Amino acid sequence: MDAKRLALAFPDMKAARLKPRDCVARQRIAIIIPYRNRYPHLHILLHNLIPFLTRQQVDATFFVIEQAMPETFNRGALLNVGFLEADKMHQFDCYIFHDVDLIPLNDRHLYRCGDDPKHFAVAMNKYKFKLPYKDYFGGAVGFSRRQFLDINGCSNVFFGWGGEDDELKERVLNKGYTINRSPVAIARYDMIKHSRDKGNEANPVRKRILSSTKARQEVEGLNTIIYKVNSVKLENFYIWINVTLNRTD
Ligand code: UDH
Repeated sequence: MDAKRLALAFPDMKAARLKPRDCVARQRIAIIIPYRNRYPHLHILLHNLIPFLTRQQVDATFFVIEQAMPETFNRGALLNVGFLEADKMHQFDCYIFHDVDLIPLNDRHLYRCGDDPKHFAVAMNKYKFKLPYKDYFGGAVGFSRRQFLDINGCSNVFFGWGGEDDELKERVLNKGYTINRSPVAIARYDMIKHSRDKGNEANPVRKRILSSTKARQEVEGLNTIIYKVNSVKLENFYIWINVTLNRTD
């Protein structure tokens, strides 16, 4: 699966934006994909998401936020970068942060934001179509602009695998929101099989960092992230942004 095959399958899509043909969608959505070295997954995802969102008459702009080598992967910081960079282009109604390997399976699973932050990736094949654990808030989540600003985004200090999604959930609850989840029968996903990526090893100090979420929420996150944009490429199917994160911990 590559860009050429995507172009053949979806010739109408241009400038990274999918729009309904015959109406104006209620929300304009940014789909933000944290990314490094998963090119085949990205194209499988788009091959599935484009028709899925077309059937829902969604207005979506796709952003691929790629972390430059060699720093350890930091998913939370990439979501913050994605929000800030997307927001510079347009103040979207809804920001959906979407892992590259999650394929939604049910057309009734509506990609839109609501009064509370939304957890989309509830039931994945990898976990027998159940939550991996009760408080899980990873994979694919949706925030209105106001909600993401209110919680000060994600933490930037989780380098490596794990913790950033648990902290995001804490940030949401600390600000008095509840989490809106679709039923397990609807919020179903196939997760593309993969092994743990090089440069994203499990973070051994994630539990210790998580214990200070409350103390850091206002002073560490969207309002403090430092990064350098190395390149921005506007393609038919995505805006591809390569960034170097500034590691300060
Ligand atoms: N990612 C990359 N490249 C990398 C590492 C991560 O693109 O080298 C992105 C990608 O979008 C991926 C996401 O980060 O889908 C999450 O990384 P992962 O796929 O390694 O995470 P995993 O499949 O997630 O392990 C399962 C979550 C269940 C446990 C949550 C613990 N809090």
